[in-house]
Amino acid sequence: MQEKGISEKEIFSELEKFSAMDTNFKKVMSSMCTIPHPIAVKAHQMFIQSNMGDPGLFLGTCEMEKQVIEMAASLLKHPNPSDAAGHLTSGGTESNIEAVYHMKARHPGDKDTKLNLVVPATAHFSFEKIANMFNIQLRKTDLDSSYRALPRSVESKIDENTIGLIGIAGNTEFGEMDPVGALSEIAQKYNLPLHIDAAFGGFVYPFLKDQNELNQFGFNLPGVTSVSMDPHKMGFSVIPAGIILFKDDSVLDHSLDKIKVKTPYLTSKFQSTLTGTRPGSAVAATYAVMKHLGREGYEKNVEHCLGLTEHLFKKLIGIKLKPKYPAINILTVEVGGVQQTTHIRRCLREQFGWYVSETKTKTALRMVLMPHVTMEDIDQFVLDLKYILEN
Ligand code: 0PR
Repeated sequence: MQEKGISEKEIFSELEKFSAMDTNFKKVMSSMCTIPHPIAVKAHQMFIQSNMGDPGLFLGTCEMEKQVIEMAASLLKHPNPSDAAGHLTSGGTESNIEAVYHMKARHPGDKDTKLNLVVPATAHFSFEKIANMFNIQLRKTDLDSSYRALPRSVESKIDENTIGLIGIAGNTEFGEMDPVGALSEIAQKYNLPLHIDAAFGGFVYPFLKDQNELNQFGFNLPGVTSVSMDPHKMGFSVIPAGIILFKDDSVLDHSLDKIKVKTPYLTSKFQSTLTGTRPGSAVAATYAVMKHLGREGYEKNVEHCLGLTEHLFKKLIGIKLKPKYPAINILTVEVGGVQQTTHIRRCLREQFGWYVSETKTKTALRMVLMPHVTMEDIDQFVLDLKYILEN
């Protein structure tokens, strides 16, 4: 570090340079995050010093966190939203870690048994990290033709060393939702906890116009014990903002919980979150944007993103491609084998500046239609893709 500091003017001219190296999201269709809502940004600034790790000092922010948990629980059809437990996290990874931690801590298996977790083959890579951290085996289930977990495959993976089941509401590659009703029944039958990873879909599925049995999930299903959903994805909040929700305190209240520690010198007696110091600014941003948009605002946002997705779907058909029919605002399209797909992705990036991703479950290009994308962007993207395919 240099001896003497530099002026505000100098530092900001440096920051401008760094900022110019970052994306402004203009041509980004690979990200599950977007530009935060201005209301979230304003609230974030207002609570910049707030620390949820020492809640007694920030009673107002704590109250907002409580209300965010209650709003999220009510979105997820909790029969008594105020009974739900949970808190804000840094995102889906941390929320999934906490959910699986509690599953493992509650399992009676002795320390010599290798425990296992049953996950859909489409599970996000955070579960790979979790399995390595906790030394548990991931048992990946077979999928149906729409890349959703097959209930009979889930059931066939369960044994006495299974700590729990994972279902996904909006899987990372395709946006599809696992058959959560069937998973809930299996969880009850084997008396296992069921965690739903709705990191992406948590702010999408509850706002779909067409609500049916196949696209609904939540605490109305009796087998569901926890859910993760991320305000920093389709929730329009700032990074880092994730939510972990537990059905009630009993999911956390067990003698083997080693996360819950005494904090005698702080303003609270215990801390039961994975992290210590936590940003109250993310809580305020999330509270503000959820209250500001309300159901109506999120419904409009989801409708807008689905409109973009449908537009891209039709345009791709127009250039003779066969995109997979999208469940939500994630679209995949096959453009050839692995090498060809990687090549096209690279050309899109290097020749035209587009960021898209590739799926591995099947080989395809993947586009996430977030609120920052426009119809004009899509038209241009398809022209550029057509040019690459023809040259
Ligand atoms: N669960 C699901 C279903 C997810 O899709 C993701 C992230 C996570 C958990 C983990 O969430 P955090 O990254 O918040 O811990 N899915 C995206 C992905 O890995 C995250 C992402 C976001 C990637 C923005 C790129 C990007 O620009 O693809």
